[in-house]
Amino acid sequence: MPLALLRCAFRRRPLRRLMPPTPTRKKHYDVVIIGGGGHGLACAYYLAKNHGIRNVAVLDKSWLAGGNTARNTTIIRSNYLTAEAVRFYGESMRLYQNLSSELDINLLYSPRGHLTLAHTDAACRTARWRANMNRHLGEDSRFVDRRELAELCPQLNMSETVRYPIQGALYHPPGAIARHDAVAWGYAIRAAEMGVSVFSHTEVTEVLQAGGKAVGVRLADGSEIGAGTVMQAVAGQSSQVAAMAGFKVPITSIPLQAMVSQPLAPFLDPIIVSGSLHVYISQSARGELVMGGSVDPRPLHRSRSTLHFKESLAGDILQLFPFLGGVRLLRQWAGVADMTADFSPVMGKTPLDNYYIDAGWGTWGFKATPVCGVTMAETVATGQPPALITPYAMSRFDNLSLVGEKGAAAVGH
Ligand code: FAD
Ligand code: PYC
Repeated sequence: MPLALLRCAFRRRPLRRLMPPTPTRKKHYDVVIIGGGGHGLACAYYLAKNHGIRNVAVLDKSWLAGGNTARNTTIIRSNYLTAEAVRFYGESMRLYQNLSSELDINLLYSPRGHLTLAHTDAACRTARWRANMNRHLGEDSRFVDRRELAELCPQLNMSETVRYPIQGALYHPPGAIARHDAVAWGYAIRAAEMGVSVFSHTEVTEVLQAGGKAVGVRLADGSEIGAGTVMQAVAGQSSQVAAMAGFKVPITSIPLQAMVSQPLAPFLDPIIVSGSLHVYISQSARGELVMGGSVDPRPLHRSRSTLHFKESLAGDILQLFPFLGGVRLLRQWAGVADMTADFSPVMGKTPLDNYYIDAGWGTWGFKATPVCGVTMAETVATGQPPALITPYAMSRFDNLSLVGEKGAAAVGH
């Protein structure tokens, strides 16, 4: 049992707030961050912690971390295909592993093992390719055959007479899930303790510019806040906010849906993903089955959910776990995913001086929250993106040096 937990049992602890108190708003901050999701809050935390920059305001138009941070299915992994991504997400996983202690909040970080099922010869080849790339760069992944897969997840339907029989899988033992809200709350409260100001229900409607530089923001109530530097981290709204700063981002916004079942006794340890069926499933600490699939067929800025998605997702999940037939669904929801052409993010400088971007997080950005915080904080503090994120510069779309991650970014869109 962790010592900290044991101490709780014997000591009276004062009640702790999970949300930072709302401070008085100043006229000017060294840094203004638009977007109080996990990414914006993590950046504020590391600006204060790693760079001593505490005169920072995080502004969110809604309640804190109520965007995609609240809507995601919390899968954390580093089993990507490109060297750039394996290094980047690998670093994020290492940060996650110590994050509960660092933020002093229980993130329910739970390594489960992540299995990407391969139902075709082509999928087996890609799984082996990813395993080799991962191992080459020090990440723990390997290809497993049907026999080993059945041992790792005895509940899986391994029948050879279904439409897509399972041939093997990419196994990534460190694959994990965590409590998404707590990640954002942890960053918010610790950043606030170091002097960062966090404001919810504070919408930015304009980026103020002078002499080709960002100099502040205007809010929905018409008031202005001056800023030395401005950064946007507004997953799902990246194009609209970038337009306020006067540039375009190569992003298409598409809804991504998910749903959970009623709580069940724990039976599913690993996270299961099927690229051929376009579904994934894990079991949360509460016992609920957390399930999702591909993005919706058309671009849209709405977080409505559809009966068609629920029916087709349930049907495909039943191919993998036929015994779930009688299980009830509790909730279904969607978030808006900002998709790039190469399924990699857009991070760093923008055409506007003193204005930085953290965007293009599509369906894959929760796992990147800590590493985005660290690297964007360094970018904002020094004016130079660190090597880990230079491949994700927006300029890659002009010089065609894309970082193609379609095969490994999510469930197979
Ligand atoms: P958000 O949490 O969306 O925060 C952005 C904030 O900006 C919002 O709170 C919004 O209110 C605010 N904002 C927007 N416009 C303005 C404005 N004008 N002024 C002020 N504030 C503004 N990723 C994974 O790694 N693993 C997964 O398993 C996974 N599953 C997913 C499942 C679903 C259904 C969805 C939708 C996404 C999933 N993702 C997953 C992706 C992940 O959720 C996102 O990439 C990540 O949460 C982005 O974090 P963020 O802080 O950038 O954005
Ligand atoms: O990034 O692993 C992922 C993921 C799974 C589902 C949505 N995103």
